[in-house]
Amino acid sequence: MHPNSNIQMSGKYTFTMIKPDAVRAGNIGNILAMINNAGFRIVAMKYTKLSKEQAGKFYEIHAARPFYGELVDFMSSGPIVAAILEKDNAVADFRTLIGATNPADAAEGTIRKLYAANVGENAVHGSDSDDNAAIEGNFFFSGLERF
Ligand code: 3AN
Repeated sequence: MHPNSNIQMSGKYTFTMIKPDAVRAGNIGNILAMINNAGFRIVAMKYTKLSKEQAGKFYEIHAARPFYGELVDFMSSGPIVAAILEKDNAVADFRTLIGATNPADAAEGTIRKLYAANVGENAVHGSDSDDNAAIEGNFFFSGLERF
């Protein structure tokens, strides 16, 4: 048996997208550098574009919110980078790195403070729980695409 097989795996992974606004602005490299420098390891990554239908399904949880249509249109408006990231305490630490949903409220030095324009076009996504990290990672990646 592997010596680490009894270690609790939950809490080690999160899922992110570099959103269409940040891709259009040429910030993929800057954002990936911040992610690497903060100690996250890339488990899986792809450059892709969501259809409206796929974006609608990904954000299904927000379907009743007034901004849902706008969110789906925006998230399907151009290519994104999707990735699974590994680190201890991944979900919480990544949300600290990206900053508040509204960049106007985001702390200095966070990804959203540096690269997001507004609450709708806010540069990056970060999972809000371990369960959603797993669901979101599974939306984009098969087992064969994880390393
Ligand atoms: P977070 O991405 O910080 O977890 P959520 O889960 O509240 O924030 O919202 C999901 C996404 O919906 C946000 N990343 C943002 O793109 C969009 N969004 C949230 N609130 C608003 C809003 N008031 N107006 C427009 N878009 C919003």
